[in-house]
Amino acid sequence: MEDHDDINLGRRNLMAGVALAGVFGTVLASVPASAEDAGVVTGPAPDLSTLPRVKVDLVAPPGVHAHDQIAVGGPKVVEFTLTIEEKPLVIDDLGTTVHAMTFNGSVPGPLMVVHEGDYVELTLINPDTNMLQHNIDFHSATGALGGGGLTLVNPGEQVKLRFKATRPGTFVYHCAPGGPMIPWHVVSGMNGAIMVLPRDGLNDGHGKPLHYDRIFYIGEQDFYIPKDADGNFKTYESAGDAYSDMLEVMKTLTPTHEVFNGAAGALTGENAMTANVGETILVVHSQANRDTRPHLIGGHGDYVWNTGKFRNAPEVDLETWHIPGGAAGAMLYTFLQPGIYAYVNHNLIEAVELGATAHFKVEGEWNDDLMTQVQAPSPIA
Ligand SMILES: [Cu+2]
Repeated sequence: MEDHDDINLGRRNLMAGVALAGVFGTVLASVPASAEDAGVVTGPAPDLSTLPRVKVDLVAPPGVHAHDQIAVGGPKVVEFTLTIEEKPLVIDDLGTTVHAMTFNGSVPGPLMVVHEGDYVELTLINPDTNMLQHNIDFHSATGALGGGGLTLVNPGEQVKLRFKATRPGTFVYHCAPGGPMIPWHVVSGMNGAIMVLPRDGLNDGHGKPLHYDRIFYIGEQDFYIPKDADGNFKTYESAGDAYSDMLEVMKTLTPTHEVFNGAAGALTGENAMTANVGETILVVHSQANRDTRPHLIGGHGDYVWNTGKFRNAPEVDLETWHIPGGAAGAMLYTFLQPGIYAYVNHNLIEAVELGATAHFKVEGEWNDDLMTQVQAPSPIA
């Protein structure tokens, strides 16, 4: 019972934090509680009854749900469900544990894929096993704080949001429940991405169609874990207990962990992503809070939309590209050699010391023309 009381106390304090945030008076400091408060004046509802409806089961990253690259037929209403899960998450091989806030249990949340002109209809569920209020801000949506103003749900509630996907590209979504809750929830893992494909698929900006054989979704996450007097990472009973210490680390702007898909090593070794020589991959890479600079060691960005927006022609042949914090980028690459490729944030301290490294394991025939070892290491002649 004592634990239970602590939990309730924590919840009250955190709710109070949300209310207090309104004092700052900025639009981000408090989220409207209703459609009316969000300034949504109900107009004539679009008649969507004639549109086909598709229900999509989302897949945990780096996987992506099955989808058509070129749209079949006209616009659809695409139904997704995200269930919010507050859960402990081990983020390194020291066993460092954060009280993560997640969409569907994974960091990042799953990648959603639709086509330009489709309607996204999202059911957001906040089960009563959670302690906090949450919502969702889609950078791909227009109005009401990206939907954040219409989706604030308490534990035990669900809400349904529909928006029209008018702009093609890869976009971040994240929780944004107001004031200091916004960065806290985002750096606790509560972010993901949506890809709005052009109806006729991707192209190189000069009319040449581009397609991919495999798609991977990488969400890069900065974590800010407090340390004790001996320099060891601290663990806490609950997210609420960790909040004030974590805020102090957050304000240094120096992450203790910078990882792909929720934990150092989540996409390396046994967990490496796989492909074959000759296959083309699309990597969607999001960072909801902080700039990053992906690099594929031993390969290139054949076509890169570094800010992820498909109406801009992709850059070609890149060695490293820049994704600004709060955006998702996309890169297309055809593997030409077998082997292990490291895909890193090319701040190499972040890659090696903080965790931002993934692996691709590629099978196929080695091309001696592209590279060969002319002489093995041997004594200097
Ligand atoms: Cu949240």
